[in-house]
Parts: sequence; C-alpha cells; structure tokens
Amino acid sequence: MKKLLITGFQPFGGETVNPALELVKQLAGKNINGYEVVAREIPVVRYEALDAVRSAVDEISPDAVIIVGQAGGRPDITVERIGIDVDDFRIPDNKGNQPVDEPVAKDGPIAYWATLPIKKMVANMKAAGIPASVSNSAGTYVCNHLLYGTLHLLATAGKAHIPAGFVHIPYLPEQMAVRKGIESQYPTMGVETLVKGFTAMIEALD
Ligand code: PCA
Repeated sequence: MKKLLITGFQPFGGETVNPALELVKQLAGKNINGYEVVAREIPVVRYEALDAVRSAVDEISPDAVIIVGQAGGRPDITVERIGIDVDDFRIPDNKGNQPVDEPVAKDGPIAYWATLPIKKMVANMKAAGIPASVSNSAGTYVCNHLLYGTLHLLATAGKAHIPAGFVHIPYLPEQMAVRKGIESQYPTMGVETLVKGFTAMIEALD
C-alpha cells in the first residue's frame, strides 16, 4: 500500500493545543484512497522542524507528504500554493529563534510551488461540504519555513516526484472557549469536520 506522511505541529504562541496535531492523531493509521496514513509530530522550531521531516521521509519513504499547521483567524481549510525562501518571524519559535529576513536555504530558489493537486484537493473538500480554499501565502513563520524547506529537501534529494505541500487549518472551538473578550471571537472548526475535510482531500491524490 502507498504511504502518506502527514505531519502536525506542536502547540506554539502560548496555546496548549495545536489543531494540526489533534487532527493528524485522528488520521494516523487510517487507510484512505489506497494510502496508509503515517502521522508525525513536528516541533515549532526553525530547522528542527525540517530535520524531523527529513528523518520521517528517510524512515517512511512516503508516496505523498502533507504538512499541517494552525492558521489562527482563517475561517476555512486552506491549501497553500507556494513556499518562499524567507524566515521573518513576528514571534519567536519554541526555542526563541526570531530570524528577520533570513533565507531558509542560502542558495535555494526564491520559491517552490507546492506539488500537491491543490485545486482538486479544494474542490473535493467543497464537494464534501467542507469550506476550503487555495491560499497564496503560508506566511513567513515556521509553517512557510517547513513548506519551503521540505520542497527544497525533496528537490535536492532527487525526490521532486513525491507530491508535497502544506495545509493550514483554523483554530479548534476548544481554543476559543478558554479565551475572553474579542480574543475569543476567531472562527473555528471542530476536529470531526477537519477529519471529514482531510478524508475528502486525500481522495484527490493519485
Ligand atoms: N502554525 C505556524 C507554525 C506552526 C503552526 O501550526 C505557522 O503558520 O507558521
């Protein structure tokens, strides 16, 4: 059976949960569209995140890679189109790194397109009744770092044929329930809805 590596980030920025990690735990071990889903937890730390993906790719030899992160404030599931060669962290990562306008890879190209079928993934989710869209920026924090870094890693390892990319997801309802005032007013999506969306999304893979 083919293998899908799906990764979820640890909590960051003062949160005690990351919806990405909660989601990938639910998907771990499932068989969807002929793929065995293999889940891994990723630290929100510059380069350590990339080391974790590199080891997982070496260990699992996946046929596709989907990296998942939280995009607090976004209302739907967003499939990222592009990763760019810059680290410009508005808040420090979980080890205190806060690069300003530094490259992810010094001699890398300025950007990589995600190699997943992003339009089909979005269409499948919408057909399943789950709000989803293409996003044209994964930001300049650890998520973009890992998206760009993974695509660069695959390209330079002769593995560019492995479809890979990044999906951002909203906050969980539980995260808003513990906040007060205006900070509790962000859009949320529950984990059951996320699982339904990702199941439809994975059906879009070849
Ligand atoms: N979201 C952050 C990093 C980890 C995560 O889940 C981001 O969007 O960069």
